[in-house]
Amino acid sequence: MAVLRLVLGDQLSDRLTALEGLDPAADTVLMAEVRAEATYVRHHKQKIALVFAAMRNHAERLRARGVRVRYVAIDDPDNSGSITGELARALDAGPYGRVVLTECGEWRLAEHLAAFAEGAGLPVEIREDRRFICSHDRFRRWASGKSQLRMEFFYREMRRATGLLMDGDQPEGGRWNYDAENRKKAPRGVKPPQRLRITPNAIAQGAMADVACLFPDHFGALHDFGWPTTAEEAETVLEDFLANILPGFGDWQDAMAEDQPWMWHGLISTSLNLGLLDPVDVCRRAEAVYRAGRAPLNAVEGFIRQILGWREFVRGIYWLKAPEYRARNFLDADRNLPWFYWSGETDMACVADVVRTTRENAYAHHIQRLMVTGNLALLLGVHPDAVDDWYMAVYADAYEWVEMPNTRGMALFADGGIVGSKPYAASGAYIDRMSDYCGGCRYDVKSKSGDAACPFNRLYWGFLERNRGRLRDNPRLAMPYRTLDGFGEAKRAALAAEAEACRTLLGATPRD
Ligand code: FAD
Ligand code: DLZ
Ligand code: SF4
Repeated sequence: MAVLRLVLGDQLSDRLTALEGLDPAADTVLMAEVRAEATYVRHHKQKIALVFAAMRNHAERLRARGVRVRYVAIDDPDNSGSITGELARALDAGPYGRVVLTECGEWRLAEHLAAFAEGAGLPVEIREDRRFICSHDRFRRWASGKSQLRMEFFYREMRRATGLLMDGDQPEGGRWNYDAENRKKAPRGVKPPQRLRITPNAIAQGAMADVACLFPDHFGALHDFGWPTTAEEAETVLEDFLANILPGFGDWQDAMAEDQPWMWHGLISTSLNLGLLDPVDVCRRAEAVYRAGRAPLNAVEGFIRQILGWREFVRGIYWLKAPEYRARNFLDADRNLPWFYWSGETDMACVADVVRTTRENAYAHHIQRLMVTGNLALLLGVHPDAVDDWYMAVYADAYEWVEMPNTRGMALFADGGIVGSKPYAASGAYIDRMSDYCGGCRYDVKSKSGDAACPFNRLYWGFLERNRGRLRDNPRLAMPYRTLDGFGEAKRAALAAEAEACRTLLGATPRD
């Protein structure tokens, strides 16, 4: 009997398990643009346009292969507004013998789909998502019995398992990790290479117009939309990166510069997360560039580590620890997110630049996310729910399985040390070292107290003092705590008061 096959907006891969065994003569693929997915956080307009455009392009691709697609557009008057509602409507229009889908990427929707499966009245088969390099089973086996889960050791195992950058059973070049060579500061006035952005095709333009009309009050601008919305466009961006940008990826991986949103980064997370690119294929092609002598090992190893290591690791952690991971707040952070995270209206030059480019592009690179907006939210003690909502809303590549371990784990240490071994708390000196932001800032990065001092400096020691009970025994923080202890009680109290004044000044008010 005919099978109804669900394809979600981030499942746009030819080799999706939900499509395995598809009979074009009998089966129907269901794709639905729904308000519930577009509004459970107020996603950046570019993210919604990207997902809708990529879904529409993918539906055309399937149809061109003779597949029957039931496509429900966002403005369809009968649209029920949710994925499960659209599954129910499709079944009513049946008849179908069963429903097949691929597990989804967020706990929230997974719960809805499980409830639907329970009451559907026909078999619902939920298949594994095999578009990742490490299966749930493999990750569980790796994690089992370990008191600490560290990305570095997981990554080594994945290198061995895939043979990527291996020389027999040894790492290529004799070392697993070349991170120490990937921390160069970009010289002042640096001009990163010109980037290839995609001109929206007709379908993407239609999606952009729909989003402008239907989601006018969501965050972000649409006019600079340049994301790939087909597998072919994603391929073009990847090719350009591998040929022209990858050689500099390592050296400048941690560097930031004003008005330079892309630096030497890949701009491929949107395509990987939608399914337009395949992660292992991307890694193998990056390795081939190295083997052909066209990019140095520190660049290629660094790039592969992000995908084979970090991307797979955070996904493994999310599914190993969910759903309780979503409620973790190890540091008891309890403040509101300052309004300038949305408006960009702040005198902090680094934050203003990141929020502005985030609004224009639905993108910021890793160090901006971690060490500018993430670090500030950590130092301010913003509640992880508010920070998660912001990161989920503002980036075009945001899906909870990857966003949450990065935000709650890596940036906020709200998981108490599952993703990272210590909080990435840093004063303004770090931002000054890795960027050209501070030169043009109203605040003084060399100054530690008072209204003219860099807020990162004003907040840093107070953060450590506030969290003494939770962080004092962390061996990786032994040195800063020794320094803090050496200040004596009166100075420590003054530093705590300084940080408190700064939290108030920046609008990180207590949550109700
Ligand atoms: P590149 O720097 O070129 O890296 C290549 C690829 O490696 C990326 O496309 C991505 O797939 C992968 N990668 C790199 N770092 C990470 C990482 N820490 N975790 C997982 N994959 C990684 N990434 C998302 O895809 N979605 C998110 O919602 C997201 N939220 C984040 C929130 C915070 C607080 C932080 C610190 C990081 C977050 N990241 C997220 C990771 C990273 O910032 C983005 O993957 C990266 O900026 C995407 O740009 P790119 O393709 O140019 O990456
Ligand atoms: C992100 C997103 C958006 C904005 N809209 C849709 C949609 O209308 N229909 C759909 O099938 N998927 C959408 N998505 C992606 C889903 O939110 C995503 O599949 C789940 O969050 C699981 O990762
Ligand atoms: Fe950011 Fe402080 Fe530098 Fe200003 S002085 S750009 S706030 S780090």
